Parts: sequence; structure tokens; C-alpha cells
Amino acid sequence: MKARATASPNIALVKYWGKRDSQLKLPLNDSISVTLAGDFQSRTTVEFSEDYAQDSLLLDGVEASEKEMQNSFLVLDYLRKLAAVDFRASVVSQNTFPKGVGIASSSSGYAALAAAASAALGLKPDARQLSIAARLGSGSASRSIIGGFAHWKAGSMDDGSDSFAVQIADENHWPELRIVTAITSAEPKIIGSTEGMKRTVETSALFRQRLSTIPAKVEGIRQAILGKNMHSLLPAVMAESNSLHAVMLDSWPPIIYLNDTSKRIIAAVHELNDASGEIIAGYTFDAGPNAHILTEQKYLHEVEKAIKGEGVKSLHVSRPGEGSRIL
Ligand code: 2P0
Repeated sequence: MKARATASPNIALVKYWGKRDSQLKLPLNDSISVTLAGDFQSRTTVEFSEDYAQDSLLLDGVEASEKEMQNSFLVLDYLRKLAAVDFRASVVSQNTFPKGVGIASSSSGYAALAAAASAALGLKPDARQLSIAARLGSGSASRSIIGGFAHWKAGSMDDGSDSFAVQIADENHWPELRIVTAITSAEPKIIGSTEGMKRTVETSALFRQRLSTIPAKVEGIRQAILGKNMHSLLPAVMAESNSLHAVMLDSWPPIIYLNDTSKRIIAAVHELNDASGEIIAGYTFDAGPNAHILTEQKYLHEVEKAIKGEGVKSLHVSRPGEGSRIL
């Protein structure tokens, strides 16, 4: 009972930040993302056996932390119940991310785990079930099951059965789209996402206001993706990223992920758009200082030139990619 799967990270265009159930990782709002192709992948092998006394998890050759074990256990147990078996699992996961790039691997990691474990158990889950299983490991992993553009619906059920990601458009829908990741720091996070979003929900008054803006943003960004409309997508994506970092700053104690280079990139993108007389680039930042800049292939050179410079350690170019798959 052994299988191997791969999944890639996704970049949120409408952000997930705040839970209504921390155990089941149910979000307070819908989110939208693009799954990346290329360099960044998690490859995971899962083997179930009656010989194993307990679950074990090796990440890039290192034994997983207690937190990672707990989250993986939630994924494995959900699938064991579906398959009606009680075997323990050995999980070995490797990231193909270039070393020290400071890219979070939880979205790809738990998506690959859910896909490999389902296959090892002989399950044939649909995308909904796979997305739910991945979500139990890490919220954002629910979206890495899906190729191209994903919409994770928050749902309203207490058991999370209606909280999963669906596809807006596949990875071939917008072949000219590029996501340029500018690495500005490879330092570990000052505060993890799980803790950070909890702090925001508990202390930020601005967060309530943010939630009220999400439904219109989700619809606007969904339509912009379907219409491949850079001019409506990019301003909405930048404003959404700024809204996320505003509620982080409004938390107490404040959460500040952006560094001076991140802020310089924000200014450089606005200057580039002003100088071009149209919107050709749009930034978005997650729980860290690295920038993800959306553009199209024909503007790639200009965008790279504009954001390169002091503090940018490396640039990685991706395009929309496939969802999780069995190897
Ligand atoms: C996102 N982030 O939508 C947002 C934007 C970070 C900022 O999803 O607690 O690692 O494991 O569910 O999925 C990071 O949160 O958090 C995240 P948990 P996760 O991509």
C-alpha cells in the first residue's frame, strides 16, 4: 500500500487569513489562488503497513516537528476513515525548492500528502474530498489540489464538508501569465501563519471591515481571471494584498512581514505602471517579505528590470501549473 504524488505551492490572489474552526481549518472567508508550475514542488511517498506501530514523517531528510506530525495525522486519519482501515503510515517528503528561497511549502506539502495517501489506500477521491483532506493539514493546501486558478469556498457547515476548493480555470487558460517571485529574505518567519491569523482575529477591529469587502473582491477577481483581464485583475490583487498587511499591522502586538525591500518593490511596481501608462505588473505578499509579481510574458523583461536591485536575492519565474497528481 504505497504511492507517490507531487503538488506545487499556490499564491493567493484573495487571501485566507482567519479561521472559524482551528482544528478543521475552516476559514472565515473565501480565497482565490493560482497554482505555480515549475521549480517548486513537494514530492511525497506514503506507505501504509500493518507492520508500522505509529505514523512517521520525514521532511527533506529531517524528522517532522510535533506540529507537522499533528497536521499530517489529521490528513491521514481522515483518509483512513474513508478507506475504513487502521494501518499506520510512513511518509517521506522532499521539496524541490531551491535551497534558502524562503518559500513556504505547507500548501504543496499537505496537498501532495493527501494525494499520495489516498492513492496508497486505494481510494479514488474526487477533487472535493482531496481538497478537504489537504485542508486538514494546512488551509492553503486545499487550493494546491487544483490546477490553474482555484476558489476555496469558506462554506458554512460545522463539519467542513462544504469548505473545499473548486477550479475557476485550468492551467492552460492564461498561458501568457507569469508570476515573478522576488526573494527578499530567506530568514524564518517572525510569527507563523497559524498564530498570526489567530492574533488578527482576536485583536484587529479593522479585520471585521476587511471581511465585509471579500465577497465583492472574490467576484471581481474571479471575473478578471475568466476574462484574462490584467487591467482589472492586477489593481484588485494589489489592493487585496495591502488589505491583508493592513490588518496584520492593526493586530496587537502588530505583525509586520514586509521588509524595506518589499516596500521598495511596491513603489517600483507603481512607478512602472505609471510610466507605462497602463497596468502591466501587480504585486502580492503573503505571510513573509517575498514579493510575487503578476505580469504577462511580453512585459517580463521590463518587470524584472524594475524590481531587481538592492535587497532582491533572486528572481524565479513561474506560470500557472497543474494541481496535485500521482507519480
Ligand atoms: C493564503 N496564507 O491565502 C494566506 C495568505 C498566508 C497569507 O494560507 O494555519 O499555512 O496551516 O491553515 O495555510 C498561510 O496559512 O495556515 C496562508 P494554516 P496556512 O495563502
